[in-house]
Amino acid sequence: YLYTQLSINSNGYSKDFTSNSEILRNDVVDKVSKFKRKYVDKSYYKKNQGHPFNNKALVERLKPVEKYKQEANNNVEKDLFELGLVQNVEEQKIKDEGYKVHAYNILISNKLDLHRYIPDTRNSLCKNISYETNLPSASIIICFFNEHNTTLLRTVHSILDRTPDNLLNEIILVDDYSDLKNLHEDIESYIKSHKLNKVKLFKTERREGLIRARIFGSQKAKGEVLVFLDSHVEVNRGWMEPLLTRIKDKKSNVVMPVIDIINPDTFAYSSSPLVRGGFNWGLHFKWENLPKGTLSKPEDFVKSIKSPTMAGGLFAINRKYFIDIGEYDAGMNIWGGENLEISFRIWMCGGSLELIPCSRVGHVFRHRRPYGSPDGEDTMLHNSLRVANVWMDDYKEYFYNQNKHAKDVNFGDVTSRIQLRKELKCQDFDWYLKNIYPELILPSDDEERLKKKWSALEHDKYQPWHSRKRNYIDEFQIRLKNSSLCIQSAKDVKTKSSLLVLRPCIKSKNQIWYETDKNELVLAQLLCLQAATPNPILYKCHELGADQEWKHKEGTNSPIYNLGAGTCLGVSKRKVNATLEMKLCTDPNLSTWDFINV
Ligand code: LR7
Ligand code: MN
Repeated sequence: YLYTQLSINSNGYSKDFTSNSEILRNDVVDKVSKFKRKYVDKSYYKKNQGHPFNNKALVERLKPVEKYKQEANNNVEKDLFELGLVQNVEEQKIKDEGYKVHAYNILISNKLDLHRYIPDTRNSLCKNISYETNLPSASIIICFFNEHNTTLLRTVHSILDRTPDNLLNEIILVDDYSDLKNLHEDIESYIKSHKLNKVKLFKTERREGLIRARIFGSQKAKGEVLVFLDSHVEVNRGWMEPLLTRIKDKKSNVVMPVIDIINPDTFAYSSSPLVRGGFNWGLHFKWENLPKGTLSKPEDFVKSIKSPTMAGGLFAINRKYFIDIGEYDAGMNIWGGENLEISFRIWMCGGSLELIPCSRVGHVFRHRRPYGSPDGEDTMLHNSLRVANVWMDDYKEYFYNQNKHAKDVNFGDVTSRIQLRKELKCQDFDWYLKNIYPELILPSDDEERLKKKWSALEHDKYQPWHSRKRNYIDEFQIRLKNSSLCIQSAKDVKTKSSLLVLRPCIKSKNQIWYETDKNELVLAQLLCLQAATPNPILYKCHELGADQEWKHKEGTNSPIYNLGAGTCLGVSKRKVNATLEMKLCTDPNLSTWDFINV
């Protein structure tokens, strides 16, 4: 549900965001997409006939070019498409079970090397910056509850691989009383047998929730700086130096890396645009565009950018400063709200919160949170009430107006936090809104004000989000090989979630597809083919890739592979009206398809 809150699309962000200028686009994004385009290069399909997944030549062709390998510091990159392929029913079981517990694809995580290549998503100007070598050293705190072990260990190795030794004091893993069998023991023995001396594993005595688990971890830490990370991330090259530099400049600077996207279904790593943190009156965090003019010169893309709030999971703070401003509110439970609380507190009590564009860390953005709170409490509401009552003065009424039943909810005792606010002589919330977040829309705003605020966060340029794949067959029918049957929507194309069936090939719009540069197969220029169990469906294009991302050869006799599902398009029977199904690609009776240009 975080997914709906943030309305993430393929880049993890709402469509409304600007792509941050020509510079970012031409430089980083374009480099990545040129690289990606090789994957779908038409000539490649011609050269490599045969089964796209068992074909050695194809697998070779999909491996990164030498140059990228070198950049990866000799970390091996395995091809995600090769790894995602579900080989048999046992693997399918592992994958399904993993989705239930972790809400991401553990089959890929297990097969993917613990040291892997990820693209360097920084603006190229970042590479010209030389940082002081005499920087403070950091304790990295990672709390986890039932994290999948390979994903957690990849997090740890990415840090060990990409952080200069002298800047890394220790990595503190806090197991928040996980109840997954063997998880704690597995991690413990891995650390020991691999002699990961800087990694320290702790366990809380009961389930604390991420807020108290972080306080617990921070109290074990010895480094001058604390870096908090989620347990399913991969840090990118040069991520640490710019964070520490900014904190060394000023102790009260709290800094965040750009959060790149690791796709939960495919583990593909992709770049995020520069956006800042905001919130709405339901006290939900949201991403938003940078104020107009923030990025006007090339240098602006590497300078720190002030942000009204943080997403919560990934930031660095001077350890002493963290203690001085009151750590976290220990009365908050499990998940939610602490990110706005610490953001308000930092700004209102004299600090500053900044995004550091040259520091990049990928995060697995899950479509849902796979755990709840032990007693079923709505901890987001509980925690938000504490934020509102401690920090928001009269503005808390806007929150209460959005949550009619909040008035009756017991949020515990907040006197010590109110006391803290007094002792720190913090500014009031009105000051915060006027000085730090003047763009926030107030329910009381008149039309004129609204217009002004909207235009302040307007984007300069739109990303062409949904473009047709160039250099490819424009429109085509998909015919079952050695038949005269084509794929068609079972119902009218306007119906969402329609199944797909085989019907005699005729050139009606219900059989005409095109393919986008995101490897989507779009029917009647309207809906995307989406893998689902057991039958694929037609669904609104969400641009997240994965279950709407397909691979096939051009021309004839090709299987059609789905990247998120790791399985292939098949049919129940070779007959009119037979329904399409997802099948193991290794099935000896797997259907192949002809792409007929129309
Ligand atoms: O009871 C718990 N105990 C824990 O130790 C619950 C969770 N955790 C751990 C968990 O294993 C993970 O490592 O805490 C971390 C965060 O939990 P997630 O990954 O389920 O949270 P999230 O990524 O969905 O949510 C975001 O908002 C949270 C609000 O409480 C936290 O601040 C998360 O750290 C935060 N994540 C990010 O900011 C990453 C970017 C996502 C966005 C936006
Ligand atoms: Mn997370």
